[in-house]
Amino acid sequence: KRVVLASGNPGKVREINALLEGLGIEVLPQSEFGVPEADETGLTFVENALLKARNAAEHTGLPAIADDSGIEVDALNGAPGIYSARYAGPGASDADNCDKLLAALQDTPEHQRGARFQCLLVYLRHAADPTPLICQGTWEGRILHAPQGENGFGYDPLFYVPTHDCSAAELAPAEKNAISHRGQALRRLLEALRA
Ligand code: ITT
Repeated sequence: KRVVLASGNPGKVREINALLEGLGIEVLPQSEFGVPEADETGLTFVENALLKARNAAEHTGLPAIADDSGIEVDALNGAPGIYSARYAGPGASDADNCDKLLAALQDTPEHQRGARFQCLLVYLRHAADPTPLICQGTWEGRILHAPQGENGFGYDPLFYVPTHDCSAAELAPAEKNAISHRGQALRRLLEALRA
């Protein structure tokens, strides 16, 4: 089965490919089709994932998977949330976003540094699919005081994983996929696709 992956984020593409490897699903990044970026004008992860999946399905005629994700920080009342990719402004790098988050939490004590990653995956059989498959995953942790580790992407170097006593960027890629918000959501999506 051929499916287009509606993401331009290389970190996501790597993780999703690793999870779908060997399952008989050929996942093609939307860049291979020159799909233009969708406007992420939604106010929820679900809405943005749907917009991205529909855009990719429309431009390719293929079934589409989209991932909308982000980090919610308790001390910031859930920010940056759906705005995680552009927290430090349009076109911000992962390093810029991490710097901004560290600065925002500079005076926040340990017990108020709770945070979680959210991942919303949407699968559309075709652009006008009226019953999209929607799966979610949540990963609880805390924001560190300084970056640690080189793996992963985005906020991983700042995300302390209590179950493994290290940052998300210190986990091997397969370890992260086994427990992350994205891994959880993708395993649920695979179940839904089998049903
Ligand atoms: P696409 O829309 O093209 O898929 P994007 O990076 O713009 O790429 P989002 O709008 O969903 O995607 O933003 C998600 C952001 O949340 C991402 O850029 C990271 O900063 C952060 N994020 C999501 N999952 C993450 C993870 O597993 N580890 C670290 N940061 C993550």
